[in-house]
Amino acid sequence: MSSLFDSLSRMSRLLVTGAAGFIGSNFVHHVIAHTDHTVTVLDKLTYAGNEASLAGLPAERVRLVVGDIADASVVDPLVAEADVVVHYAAESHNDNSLHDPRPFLDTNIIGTYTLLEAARQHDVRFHHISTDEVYGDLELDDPSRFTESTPYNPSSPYSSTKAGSDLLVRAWVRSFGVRATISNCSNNYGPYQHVEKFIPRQITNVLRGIRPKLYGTGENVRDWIHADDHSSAVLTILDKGEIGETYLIGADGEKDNKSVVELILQIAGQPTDAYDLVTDRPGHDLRYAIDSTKLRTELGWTPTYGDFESGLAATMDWYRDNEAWWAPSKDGVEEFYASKGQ
Ligand code: NAD
Ligand code: TDX
Repeated sequence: MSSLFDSLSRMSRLLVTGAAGFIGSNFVHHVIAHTDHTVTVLDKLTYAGNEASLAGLPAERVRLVVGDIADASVVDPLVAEADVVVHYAAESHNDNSLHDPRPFLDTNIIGTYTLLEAARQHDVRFHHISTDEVYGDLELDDPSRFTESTPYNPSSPYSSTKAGSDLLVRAWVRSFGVRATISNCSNNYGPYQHVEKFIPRQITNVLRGIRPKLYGTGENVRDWIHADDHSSAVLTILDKGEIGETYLIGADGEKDNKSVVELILQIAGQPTDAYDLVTDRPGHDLRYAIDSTKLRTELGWTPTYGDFESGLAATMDWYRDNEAWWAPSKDGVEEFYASKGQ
């Protein structure tokens, strides 16, 4: 692997894919607030993309191009004019991937391949956003956590396509000299997350008077990080990351799903047992846990959200105050889950 560091200049042109989605839009707001960079967003505006998540950003620094990352005729000229590509776009929901895997292959595999080919052609710095799910899962009582050297062992169509996209990036670095880095982050929470996902689904259920729904026994563990902390970590990797390297991003936020639902109910002032246990997800990963020592010690990153309960309470306030953002998706999502007994 190359040992080159490849810092961004003070005013770089970023091409950010998938930034009408949850985490990508957070990153663009973060970049505009904390740097002098300009941003082109490339987003297909699938069911998961929402232009409203980019509202309020300065038009002279942010532009949205609606298009598909798997379409080389769209991708190529945008990559050619960029200094760096930050690649968030993906089909991102495990439950959807179990129902209809095809879009996951098209976007996560072919889309990443299309971007890598353009980055290779134009010698543009590339950062690939990935997930801890590529490592599979851990036992509940296993003291270990994922590190950068944990073997890949994905469980779902979603995580297997993310694993495949990571391996494409590694191959394009080694075989073609593409100047790329990869980050694998744990579960994000915060405002602007689609109501199909666990935390927003339960918050909006409570707001609608529907009982929260826990898959299986609710004992599965996820390692929660606020999306703001994910964004600061990605910016740190862009500034200081070593080309060819992978960085795990996590904030020591392990919680079982039942505890998260109980906390949501407690903050909402409702009985903490007012939830339903529903049909489990097939192949449901038991536990994720990230060891982010490398990112913290080599690049000096630290998360800022120490307290999950206050971050969750602020997220609940945001969903209460922004019903117009999520209401159009809510009924369709609940119909989908109801058809699966969830
Ligand atoms: P999201 O589903 O909220 O947003 C995905 C965005 O990508 C949407 O705006 C969608 O319109 C866009 N998109 C989808 N297919 C596209 C295509 N073919 N061309 C262009 N745009 C397309 O997802 P998210 O939760 O914000 O996740 C973003 C990235 O972060 C993904 O790569 C995901 O794997 C990764 N990630 C997510 C989490 C998490 O907890 N949500 C954790 C770790 C890593
Ligand atoms: O209604 C629910 N009830 C429930 O118990 C839903 C929607 C989920 N769950 C459980 C399943 C998981 O154990 O909650 C946990 C979190 O579920 P999701 O929000 O679907 O997230 P997860 O499957 O863990 O994947 C997330 O983190 C890693 C993101 O969706 C991925 O994009 C990311 O890569």
